Amino acid sequence: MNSAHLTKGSEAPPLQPGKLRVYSMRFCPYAQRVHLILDQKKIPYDVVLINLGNKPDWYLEKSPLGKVPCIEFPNGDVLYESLIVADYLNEAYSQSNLYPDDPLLKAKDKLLIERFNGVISLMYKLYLETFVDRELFEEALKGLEIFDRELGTRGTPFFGGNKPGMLDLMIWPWCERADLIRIIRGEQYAIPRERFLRLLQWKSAMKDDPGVKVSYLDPEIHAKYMRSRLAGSPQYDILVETK
Ligand SMILES: N[C@@H](CCC(=O)N[C@@H](CS)C(=O)NCC(=O)O)C(=O)O
Repeated sequence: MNSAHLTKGSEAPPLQPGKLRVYSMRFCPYAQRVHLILDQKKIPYDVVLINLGNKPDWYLEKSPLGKVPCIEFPNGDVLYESLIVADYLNEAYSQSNLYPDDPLLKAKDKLLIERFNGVISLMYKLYLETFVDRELFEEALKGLEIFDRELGTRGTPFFGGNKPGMLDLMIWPWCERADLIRIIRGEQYAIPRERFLRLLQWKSAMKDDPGVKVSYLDPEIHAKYMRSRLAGSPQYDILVETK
């Protein structure tokens, strides 16, 4: 999980017999979605990390869009796009379905996953744009409030009930990174606790979940990566131990 990211000129690592492979990047929230499903369902997999600033040619041949995440099957077939991969894994490994069994409730969870895209694009603006203001931050908070209220309506620790379900896992990567905005931009971008009590409680329950723990990184580490990206040279390998 914390191995070096492979670059142009590297060899494609041979597939491991019978094992699913995930092409990933340690700080990519979309790739984390796939890790979260695999870790939640305890599906064995191997990970190959890709340096997205200098992609190996063999990766561009494998993954049609050249993005992560992408999963590769033992027969060399591939699947990409985080939500499509997540749904596939949920169906293919159908023990412990991560969606509600009721089709209407399942559709409503999918709607909320779709609505979270609004929060995602605001968060990226808040991390990456040169000029941001409180208005933009307020817009992101309003988007998050929908999820705080939803937890109140459901009255359960997770959107999925007593354990994380698909909605929890698909929005988690950006919630794990929520404090990044404050770390990068300053205290005026701190998420006001009193407005998000349910979401904050949910966040600490998520952090305690064994499946979530596998890919979890502290916001300070995310900030270290994000600062390198903002400086124009993303440091993909900051977690790789040097001997
Ligand atoms: N819609 C895609 C988005 C994936 C994505 O944007 N991944 C980024 C890294 S976080 C990527 O691979 N960027 C490299 C590139 O665009 O060339 C998904 O949900 O999987």
